[in-house]
Amino acid sequence: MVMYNEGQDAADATAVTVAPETCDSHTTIGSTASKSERWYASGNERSHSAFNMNLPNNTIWNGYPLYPSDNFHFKIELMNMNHEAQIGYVTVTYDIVEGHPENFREIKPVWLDAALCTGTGSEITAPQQSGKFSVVAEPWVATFDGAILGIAGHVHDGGVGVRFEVDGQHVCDSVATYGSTSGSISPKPMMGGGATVHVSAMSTCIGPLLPVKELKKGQKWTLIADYDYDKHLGILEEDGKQSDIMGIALLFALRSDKRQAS
Ligand SMILES: [Cu+2]
Repeated sequence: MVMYNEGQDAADATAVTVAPETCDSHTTIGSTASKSERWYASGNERSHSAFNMNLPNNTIWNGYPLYPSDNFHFKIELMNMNHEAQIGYVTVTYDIVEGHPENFREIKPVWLDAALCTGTGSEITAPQQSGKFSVVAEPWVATFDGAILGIAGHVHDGGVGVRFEVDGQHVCDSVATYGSTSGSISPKPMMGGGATVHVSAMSTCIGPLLPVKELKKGQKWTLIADYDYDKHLGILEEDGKQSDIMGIALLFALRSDKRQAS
């Protein structure tokens, strides 16, 4: 599931630098990368995007600033591993603070993607049918300054994790865990075979696990997604070939300026 906000000063930090008017991720929701940004996403890893720690006597909070002209869009892809029709529900709970209180810092999401605006909906044809490989994203040159709150990656089955380099220096790993929840183990593989134990969690890069704490204009961010089909089975298509993979991460930064919208 990917959630978008379409509004003023809500340009997608990465997609806008590549294809502001034609990025497929945004045109498929009827918008463009200069008018909308992806600010929540999760696969079956169900990562939590907690903007605030529940600390005692906390006086400074973080939030995504909303304005009357904003519009939310969702892109939802549901996968049923049971070979029988099922009814699914998507529930979203919003935690809203009225107005824009002074003690709230503003979050800006940054979508890092090994298939950014390539017309494939972030999907990549698996370059190999077995063994290890890495998919390296085009580097993103940061366009704004801000403190980094955290980063969480997303890979498909077969993925080991996502790692990041900032100006060539390795900064963190978001590592995949498999089969740790009941919702990540399927009774049978998909039609073509392959994995029955799926990605169940991704570790996040926060606090001491993230040595680079500041996003700075001009910094070069590179996402690298690592796969190893010998370690974790991928999901096979009906023709027996590995299904498409992804290498994505969502970074939340606290922007140093305020969003300009009404
Ligand atoms: Cu995916």
